[in-house]
Amino acid sequence: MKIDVLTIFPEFFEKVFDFGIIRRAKLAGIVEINVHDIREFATDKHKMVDDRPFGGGDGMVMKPEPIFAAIEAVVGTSERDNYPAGTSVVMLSPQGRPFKQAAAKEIAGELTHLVLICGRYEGVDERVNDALVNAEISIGDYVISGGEPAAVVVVDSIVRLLPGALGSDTSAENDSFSDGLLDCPHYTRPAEFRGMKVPDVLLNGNHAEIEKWRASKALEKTRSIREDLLKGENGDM
Ligand code: 9D3
Repeated sequence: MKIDVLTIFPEFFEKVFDFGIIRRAKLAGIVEINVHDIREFATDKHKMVDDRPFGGGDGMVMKPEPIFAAIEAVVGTSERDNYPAGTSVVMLSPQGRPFKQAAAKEIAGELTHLVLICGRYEGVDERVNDALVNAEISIGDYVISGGEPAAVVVVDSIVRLLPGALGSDTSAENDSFSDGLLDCPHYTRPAEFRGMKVPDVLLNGNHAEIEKWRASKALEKTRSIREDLLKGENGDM
C-alpha cells in the first residue's frame, strides 16, 4: 500500500512513522508513506494556504488551489471519477464518520493508495470535499487542533492490518477469543510486587482454567466501561 499525507506541518511526521510495526512494514516494503507540504503547491508569491472565510467569522479557511494541485501531483488527477481503482482520498475532519476498526479493516483490505488530507484552522474550503474527497473521517468526539494527530492514528491502525506487518508472535492477538471485547488484565514477574499479588489462577499452570479466567475478566471489564461493544455498536475490534 502507498500512503500520501498532505499537511501544512510536514515536520510533525518526521519521526512518528519510524517505530515498531510501522517502521518494520516500511522496511519490508509492505507500505510506502510519503508526507507532502501543501504549501509547496501554492503558486502565489506568498505561498498562501489559507484565507478569510466568505460570509465573515473568526479564523481562517484552507484554500482549495494548493490542495487540488497536491492531489493532482500524488493521484495524477483532481477528477474524483478518474481516480485509479484502489485509490481513496480521505479528509480528516471533525465532521467525519467516527473511525472504527471495521473501517481500518476495509481500507487495509481494499485500497492500494490512500491519500490523507490534514485540515487545520477553522476548516477546509468545501469544494475540496465536494470534488476530491471520497470519505471524511473523525477519530472521535473531542476537539484536536488539526488533522495531523488523526492521520497518525488512522495510518497506524491500517498499516498493522496489512498482510505481513505483524510478526508471527503478535499476529495471534488478531484472531483469539477476545474479538469485540476489551482485553483481560496482564501480569509478569515478580509474582508479588509491593504487596500486590498476581492472581493465583495465572500461576497454577491449568491452561483451561486460565483461558476461562481471561474470558471472564475481559467480559467483566467490557460490561463495566464499554457496554456499547457488547451490543455490537462499535464495530469489529
Ligand atoms: C467551531 C467548531 N470547531 C469544530 C468542533 C472548529 C474546529 C475544531 C477542530 C475546526 C477544526 C478542528 C481541527 N480538528 C480536526 O481537523 C480533526 C479532528 C478533531 O478535531 N476531532 C476528531 N477527529 C478529528 S480529525 C480532524
